[in-house]
Amino acid sequence: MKLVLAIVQDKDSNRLANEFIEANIRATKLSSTGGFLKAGNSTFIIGVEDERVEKTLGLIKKTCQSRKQYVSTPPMTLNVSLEGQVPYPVEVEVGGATVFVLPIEKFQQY
Ligand code: 2BA
Repeated sequence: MKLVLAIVQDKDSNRLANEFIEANIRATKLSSTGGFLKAGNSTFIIGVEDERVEKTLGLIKKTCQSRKQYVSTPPMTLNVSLEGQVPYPVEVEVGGATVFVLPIEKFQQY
């Protein structure tokens, strides 16, 4: 069994949750916040049998799309000089999904 952690954009999260229901893949959706943009995103926790990991990843890949996002107040780490100027929007490409697949040592439900 594996633990799939998938960080996706809020815009895709409902469709992805529905895909999981249809495929009988059990998942938990958490509201999360990206460390860089400090904007909301969604994190899915999915415990899934080894042989269904690829199916799970396929649904994530199919459902989640990358989008350009415009940040009006760029994080300080972006090398943008604002000296004496009105801040202008900076474009950032936010990926469709960031996914981690981890081994599960033990799975119990009580
Ligand atoms: P955020 O941290 O808000 O990052 C949003 C997007 O900003 C990133 O998209 C990337 O395009 C850009 N970005 C992030 N850090 C940057 C930096 N230091 N300099 C320039 N641009 C930067 P994604 O890479 O697709 O990430 C989307 C979201 O997935 C992230 O939101 C974060 O919540 C999560 N994430 C991405 N990589 C992760 C990792 N290695 N560990 C944990 N969470 C991760």
